[in-house]
Amino acid sequence: MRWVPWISTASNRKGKKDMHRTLILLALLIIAASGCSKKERASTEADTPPEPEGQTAAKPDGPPNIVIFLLDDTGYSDFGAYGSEIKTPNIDRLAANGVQFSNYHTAATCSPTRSMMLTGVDNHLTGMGNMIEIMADNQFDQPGYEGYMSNQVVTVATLLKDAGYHTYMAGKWHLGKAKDSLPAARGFERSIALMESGADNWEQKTYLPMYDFVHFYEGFEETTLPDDFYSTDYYVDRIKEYIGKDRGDGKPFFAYVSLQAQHYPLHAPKEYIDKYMGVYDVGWDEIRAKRYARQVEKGLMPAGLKPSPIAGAQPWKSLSKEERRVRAKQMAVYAGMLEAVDANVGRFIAYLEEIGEADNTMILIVSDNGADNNEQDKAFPEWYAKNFDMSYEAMGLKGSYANYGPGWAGVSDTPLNLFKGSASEGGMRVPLIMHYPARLQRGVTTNAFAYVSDITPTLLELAGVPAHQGSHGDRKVHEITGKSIVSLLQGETKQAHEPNDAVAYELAGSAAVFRGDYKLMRNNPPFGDKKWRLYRYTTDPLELDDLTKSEPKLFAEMKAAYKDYAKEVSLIEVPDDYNPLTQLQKNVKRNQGKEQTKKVPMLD
Ligand SMILES: [Ca+2]
Repeated sequence: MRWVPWISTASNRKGKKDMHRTLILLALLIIAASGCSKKERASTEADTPPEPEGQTAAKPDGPPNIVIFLLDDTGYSDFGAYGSEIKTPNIDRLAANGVQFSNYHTAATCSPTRSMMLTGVDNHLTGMGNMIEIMADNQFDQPGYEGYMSNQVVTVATLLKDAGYHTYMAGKWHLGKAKDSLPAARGFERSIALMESGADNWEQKTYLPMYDFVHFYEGFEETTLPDDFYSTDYYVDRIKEYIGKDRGDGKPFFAYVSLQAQHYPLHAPKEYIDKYMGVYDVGWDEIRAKRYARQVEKGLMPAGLKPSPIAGAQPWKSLSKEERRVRAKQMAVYAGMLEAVDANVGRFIAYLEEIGEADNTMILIVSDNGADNNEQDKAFPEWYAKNFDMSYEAMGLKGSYANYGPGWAGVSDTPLNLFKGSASEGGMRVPLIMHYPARLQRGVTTNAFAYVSDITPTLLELAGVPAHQGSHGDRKVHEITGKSIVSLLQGETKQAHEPNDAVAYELAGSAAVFRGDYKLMRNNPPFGDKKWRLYRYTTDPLELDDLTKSEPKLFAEMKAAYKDYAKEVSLIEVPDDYNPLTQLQKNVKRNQGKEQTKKVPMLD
């Protein structure tokens, strides 16, 4: 099935005539859907995107539908629009007709990002001050360190629902599995949600030795997955189904599509893997160089950068023939998995077209953190050999397990340094595309800084819903710490954050402060030595030239900004001798025999 690029025109959200038409369309769709193959996928043939225009189209009336596609562990360069060789024509078209960010930042791991994105509040106030597995002794049971999304915050889903939106969620939740922490309790009317940090993409099965089982909830009820499950297809199907159920009542919808892809295990339908067999035989060094060259052409990255060798990866040429064969297929599976995501984005847009909602739907494409360099199969080889088919032939298919290690994670994060979990750019800088030609600029790439907690206030402003002022009903909640970036999206300003505004971040001792062109940062082991360093990160995104000595005043000011931030969010610093790996072992012992009712493992 192909979809046609839409043309944005001014239209009323729903006149009576439209509603009648919608009902007929809906009936046709239900009939059509019953005859559709489960494996129906949109074409991934690349249509040439329309010429970008630096202006918005006419404005529709009424609040927009809002859809977030959150990808897991997808690196800065993985979409075609960001320099990749992976075919993502549908996502690229959204970028070509929307606002593409080259300088968007998120938290370096899953659950802190998710809590901030959905509330607009800093992770030390949402309950995700640290992740439960690696929580330091002095942080346990402290406010802000609950280890799940606490009731001290209110979600954008709740606020939109209060304002008359339908609210849907499908995919990975990872913000708590107690009854009052489920998506159904946090503003989502309809939801199908995975509780753990990840899971098999082909069946209801754990992917980590520390979980016995993975849990899914439909609303408040625990549920099981169908036999023909493939995670990306399934979540998009479920969102379409939810939208279909409520069609015709005149309400807009908010849909949070929280994909398991591209998190381990790497799994993709065979036809997608086959497309990339052979593509990666040239190795990570060459693919990374080509991605960087395309980023320079696209104006996403400064020219002339000299990327360091990928941390933890051997030069491709030094690998044995057999190692190269296995490594090349790992990346082929990763690429196939991402093309399957793109095809589903296209399939979803085709559905919006069919129901007449494409013009008035804002679509966000974003990742929750940088690429993952970890290789669980090397850490627990016996467990994986026992529970999965680890053969080359099976790789990517049902029953298999694969991850892709630091070499390819370095490619995903091209040209940035380090990975998910670090406060370096490779952990925190990820793709963000916002597409809504009716009211936002079209075909614009912005190098303005934006941060994960900006998303909720931005969505609220576009929906015309006032941000709360620290209370929800009779409940006192934390005020939003992020900032609406609507004026940037609409081309009224070039920057969303003032040059002297500091935006700070901390997780497990790794931390960063962004201000203007500068970034102060430190990484805890295993990524760094805990020392603060200062970079002009806009021109030095690889963080190579430490300005601590040459810019002492700026260094002191930014450290002071971090101190202010730590006070504002009641941050509890990890002790000097803290090491997340030894803390993990300690906490495993601490939790042995304890019922983990609220504290879902957040290892990620
Ligand atoms: Ca993630």
